[in-house]
Amino acid sequence: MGGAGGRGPGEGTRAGSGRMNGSMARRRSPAPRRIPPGHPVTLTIALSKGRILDETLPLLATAGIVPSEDPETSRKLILATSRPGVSLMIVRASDVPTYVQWGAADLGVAGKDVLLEHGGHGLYQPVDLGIARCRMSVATKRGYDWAGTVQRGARIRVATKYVEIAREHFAAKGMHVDLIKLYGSMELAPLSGLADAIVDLVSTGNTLKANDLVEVETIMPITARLVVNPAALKLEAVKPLVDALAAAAAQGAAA
Ligand code: PRT
Ligand code: MG
Repeated sequence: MGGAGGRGPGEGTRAGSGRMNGSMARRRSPAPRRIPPGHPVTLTIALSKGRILDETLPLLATAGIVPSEDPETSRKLILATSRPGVSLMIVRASDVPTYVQWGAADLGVAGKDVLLEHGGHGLYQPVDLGIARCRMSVATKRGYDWAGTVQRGARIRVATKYVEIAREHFAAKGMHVDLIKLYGSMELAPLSGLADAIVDLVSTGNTLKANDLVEVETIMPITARLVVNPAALKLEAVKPLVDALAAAAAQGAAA
């Protein structure tokens, strides 16, 4: 079993804390690729369009990896790059951990939010890339008595795309909440009466402001992480690539 066999040096950097599908994911982790010594291997990095792509491309460029065509406009989902043996795979943001976990991609870039919701099983997270920075927060309609609600221990409805993060947050606070799963436009939930509060990502705060919502709690800061399949970690070509991306991220952070 590739993923399971990959435990060891990277153990401390594994995502999550054993929630959700843990044993299942471990049992079914893919076998390591058997590549004869000296045989050229193509490493695939899974990325999502939008923010992650915009902020990852400069890091990749610093590491000497430039896609053969513009991934934002190309209809191709697998793109060659200027670095021999490295290709990019364009997937939905929330699918990145799945592609990497199952070995369909060797590496990937995903937000901490996505990794926590996925559970992070079968993934190493060797580098915090420090990009796509935002925070996970609780927000309510302006004027809603959040402090009073918390103090009274009232049972409330919370709408979110991030049910695992929300569940853990409110459980830790000892609050009773009914979680309502949404797939987008969370801001509408308090406005329409669907929920008392939302848990969502906040960056500039403009979206909340435009919808007359206020941030009442910050749950955690969020950045995008490099994730690696444990079996891929054993491939000779992976370490230099991880090191190059870590160096590019450090350079980005210092700039
Ligand atoms: O859209 P899709 O469902 O395919 O995937 P996705 O929404 O997860 O992808 P994308 O590209 O929107 O986000 C990718 C990753 O970027 C997320 O997983 C986060 O880790 C990170 N990120 C950083 C953000 C934001 N900042 C962010 N502000 N993701 C989403 N937002 C949204 C937020 O949900 C809210 O609707 O932007 C809005 C708030 O922004 P401000 O600036 O108005 O506060
Ligand atoms: Mg989006």
